[in-house]
Amino acid sequence: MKNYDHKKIESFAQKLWDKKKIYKASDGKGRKFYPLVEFPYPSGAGLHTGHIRSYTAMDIISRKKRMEGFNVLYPIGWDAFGLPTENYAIKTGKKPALVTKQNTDTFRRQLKAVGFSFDWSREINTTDPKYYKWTQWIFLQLFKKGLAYKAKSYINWCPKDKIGLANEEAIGGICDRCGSQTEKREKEQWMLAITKYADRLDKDLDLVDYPERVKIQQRNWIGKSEGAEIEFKITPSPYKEEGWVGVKVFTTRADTIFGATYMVLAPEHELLNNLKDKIKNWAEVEKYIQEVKKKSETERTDDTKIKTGVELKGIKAINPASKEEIPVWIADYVLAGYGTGAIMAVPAHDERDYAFAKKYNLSIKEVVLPEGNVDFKIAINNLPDNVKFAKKHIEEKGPYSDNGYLINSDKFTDIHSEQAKKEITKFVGGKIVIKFKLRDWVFSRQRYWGEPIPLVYCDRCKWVPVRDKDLPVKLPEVKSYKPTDTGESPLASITKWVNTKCPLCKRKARRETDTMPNWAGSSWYYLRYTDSKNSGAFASKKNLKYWLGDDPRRGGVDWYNGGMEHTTLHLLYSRFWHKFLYDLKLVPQAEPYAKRTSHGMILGEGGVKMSKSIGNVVNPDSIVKTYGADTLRVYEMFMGPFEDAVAWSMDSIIGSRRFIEKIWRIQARLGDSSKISADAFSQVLGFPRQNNSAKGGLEARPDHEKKHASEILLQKLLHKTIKKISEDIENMRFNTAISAMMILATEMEKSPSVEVKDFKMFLQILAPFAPHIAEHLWFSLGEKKSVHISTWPKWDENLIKDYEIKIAVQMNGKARSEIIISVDDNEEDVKKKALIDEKVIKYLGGSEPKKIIYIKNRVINILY
Ligand code: ANZ
Ligand code: ZN
Repeated sequence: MKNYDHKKIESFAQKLWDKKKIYKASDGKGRKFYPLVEFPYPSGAGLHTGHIRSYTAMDIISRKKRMEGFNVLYPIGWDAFGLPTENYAIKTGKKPALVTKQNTDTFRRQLKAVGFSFDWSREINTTDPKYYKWTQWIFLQLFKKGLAYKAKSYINWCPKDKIGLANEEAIGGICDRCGSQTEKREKEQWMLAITKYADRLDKDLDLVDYPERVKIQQRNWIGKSEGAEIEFKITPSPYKEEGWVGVKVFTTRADTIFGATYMVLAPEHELLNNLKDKIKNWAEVEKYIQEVKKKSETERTDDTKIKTGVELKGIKAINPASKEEIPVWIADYVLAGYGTGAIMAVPAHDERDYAFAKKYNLSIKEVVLPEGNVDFKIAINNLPDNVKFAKKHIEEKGPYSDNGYLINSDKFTDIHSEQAKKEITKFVGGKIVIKFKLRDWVFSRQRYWGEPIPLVYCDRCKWVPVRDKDLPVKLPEVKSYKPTDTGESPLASITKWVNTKCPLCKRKARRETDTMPNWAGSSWYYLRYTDSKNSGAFASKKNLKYWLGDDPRRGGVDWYNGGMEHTTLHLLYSRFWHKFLYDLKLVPQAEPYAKRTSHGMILGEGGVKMSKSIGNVVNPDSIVKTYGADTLRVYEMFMGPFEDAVAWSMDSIIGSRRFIEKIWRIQARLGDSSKISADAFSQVLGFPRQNNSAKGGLEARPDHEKKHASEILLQKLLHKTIKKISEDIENMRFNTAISAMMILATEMEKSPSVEVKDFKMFLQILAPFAPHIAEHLWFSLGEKKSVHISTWPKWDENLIKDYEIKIAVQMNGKARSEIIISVDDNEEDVKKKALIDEKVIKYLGGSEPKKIIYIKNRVINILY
């Protein structure tokens, strides 16, 4: 083969790997390394460039670890339940299982073509009953521990399509299919009590190595908040003619209670119905409640949106600190699901309350002295001035929400916020509580293409789990994949499937027809890879212990790379399931992932989002075909820093291709590699042996022959590059690793001679990035075993030490001095060294040099 033919080389190498099974992980042998990438949803569109970015990165790391002697498990599978497949089935009537099969076939072919070192023997598919048997089983453990329960919840409902929509199908309250306004419909749903784990999900982030921004996202989502629950009396009571009823508020600022000038209940607050008779403007209130139902939570809490509300006429609350009567409102900005669903509003010190008070003309009372602008010593002893100052400050700058000394607060005046929080809470009989933003996980969907929830309803025994021996509850075949008019899942119409016997009392019973959400299968898939064929357990304890390790405080998977879009929900859900399984002593540690990293998005040419509608989606198949998988891999890693978003550029791909071709040329110059490699491959693959003999293409250089300086420099560069690549891979600095290899290749091509052993080392560090060409050239140098199971090269410390030489310093052409420089010094470094040389300073005698001419590593001439 004279010219670089990527097609031949890549298909040869891939066949070899398949045959030799060099990427197969063996359970329980030696030091393990378990890297993970997010398994793809096999959409109809096929693999995209973003998958390749993430998978190549972890492939590079996997390959290096394998060469370092680790037993590497780099697995892959399909997260195949989901809406696009189901919607496609609804449209075309095709079976989702069949569509999934076609899509996974495409994905598998595409992934193989890029040459990832996955252990294909462990491939999993969440829609395979053998897999979802265990998803159902884990769900049942949650149910048995009381962590799965049925409760009323709101779903997005499209009144035109008569269908329940997932949140991502009803963004901004608009139906994704027909564009009509969606409604919130109350429906009984299965819920998972993730909130029981909220505190541990927050705390245990200290155990894992995640990027700080990911930890922050997780913490914000969990939303731990320490505050106080304080009871306000509402009068008149709906229960007695006279008297009151208590309503609890949740506040993080009990210190501001003297400034609570009104109170707000969430429009869904349960007390409202009981207060109905006492509320004089009930019709208006009821109308408002209906309006709020249409709004999503994000809309309601969006600070840029104008807040609305209605006062409850005829009702008052008593501020428990000031004993003042204050108005009671309902407003959209108070949510039913957080805290107690009711707040004390302090407009002087809270943004939302302030905006609301301004809009509805409610009174504003300052109770915290803004810090910074006054001399406190004087201010504290000078109360009336403080109040004046605070008033002015807030009028000019808006609410003051920081801490400070209290004003206008009776006996708590002059006390600092932090202290006042505790004292006031006690004074009004409240209690300190911790609240979380996190809500329980709505776990049922009225859909077809998901895992059936394995429960049976019996009138006598209520909800009963399907017995283990009857798992999996398989998805039955249906005629139509459309949800029913009532919003039930399509499964509800298959009476033969629905009607069953109660596992306990054997009387007539009905199956649950809801299915699980898309998140279920991905919440534990990394466990299945450790033992993907096990039919008696989701994975054996032995394999779990080996692949995940047995340190309870260290995450199991060694390194998990994925997109930023999954760093909240998916990560949180799987951490929750893992902790639950840990509590059942079914997994060895409290956290699933020891380390998490994230890749930046790949954008289309010019930096716009890749999308079908713009028509700028890059098809990896065509890149592999035209340029080869190695070029594609190198290009995607070279595009820019791994965490950054980068724009695709067809022009730049050429650069990566040229780099690969250059490596080919270096080898070609050393000997005819084509015959040798074809022969070597044939032998390994067991093809009939060809006749041309396989002999190293390079002539070994007799040892006694003295090395050229250029050769030493090249070796030094090689060893420096080995060190750099070794470190860059660990730090995911793939782009700088590649540019270092590019420099090395250029030097090698220029060099009059390259030693075989040096070139082989170069191939070894290239191998993780461009595994096919590295393999080909490796064999063509007479090696008999894959480069990918060779030993990762070590750099020679002596060679990477800076190599110092003496050069002459001329002044106006006359030799005047000598200086020591490092061979790697650039022109600037050398000039600086020359100009601080004692003799040079002496000869210059204070005058400025006019010109400095440097001949690399030989001489420097200063003209003055
Ligand atoms: C009085 C107050 C005064 C408040 C002040 C803040 C500042 P985080 O930190 O997010 O927990 N709040 C409580 N429950 C609410 C609900 N269901 N819907 C909307 N807002 C609610 O925030 C806690 C604060 O958010 C609480 O403290 C309460 O307002 C409000 F100067 O109480 B605060
Ligand atoms: Zn029963």
